[in-house]
Amino acid sequence: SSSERTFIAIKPDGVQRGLVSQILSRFENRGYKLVAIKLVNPTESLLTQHYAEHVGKPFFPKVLSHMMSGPILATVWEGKDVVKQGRAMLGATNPLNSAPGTVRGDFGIDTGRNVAHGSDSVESAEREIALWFKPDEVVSWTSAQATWVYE
Ligand code: YYY
Ligand code: MG
Repeated sequence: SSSERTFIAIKPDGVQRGLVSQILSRFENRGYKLVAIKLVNPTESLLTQHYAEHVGKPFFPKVLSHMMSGPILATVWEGKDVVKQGRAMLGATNPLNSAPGTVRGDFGIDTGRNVAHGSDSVESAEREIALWFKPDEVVSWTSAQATWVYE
């Protein structure tokens, strides 16, 4: 439905490289609606919950230290099929496998500096949104563009 939501985060490398506005523009230009946004220095506890599925894997310590190396721009986007489309817009985990035209394919080279995170399912999105945002930080609003984006 057009009220589906996903969690998209611009990682410290993306923020440090000044890619925030270019990445947000891609979601805005596509027609998705921004419903939450904030710059965060996440705690180890938050990141361990966020990446719970990866705790104990060999790459987890370096992911944790990278994700704590600078601010992250946390966002929530709303719209039809936004979880799957958001992942497609970000590209493959390894930027070397990401198609040109994707965020990672256009802006990244190494997996550990792949610029942005996107939820991998509707269930993950709900979990991640609740982890990163308080309920009142996610704003319901009517976009004036809606009838021009959706038929
Ligand atoms: O969902 P996605 O971000 O595309 O990949 P995941 O397999 O969930 O891994 C999360 C995150 O961890 C990935 O974006 C980069 C990092 N990572 C890594 O640095 N090295 C790996 N071998 C695997 C993942
Ligand atoms: Mg993942």
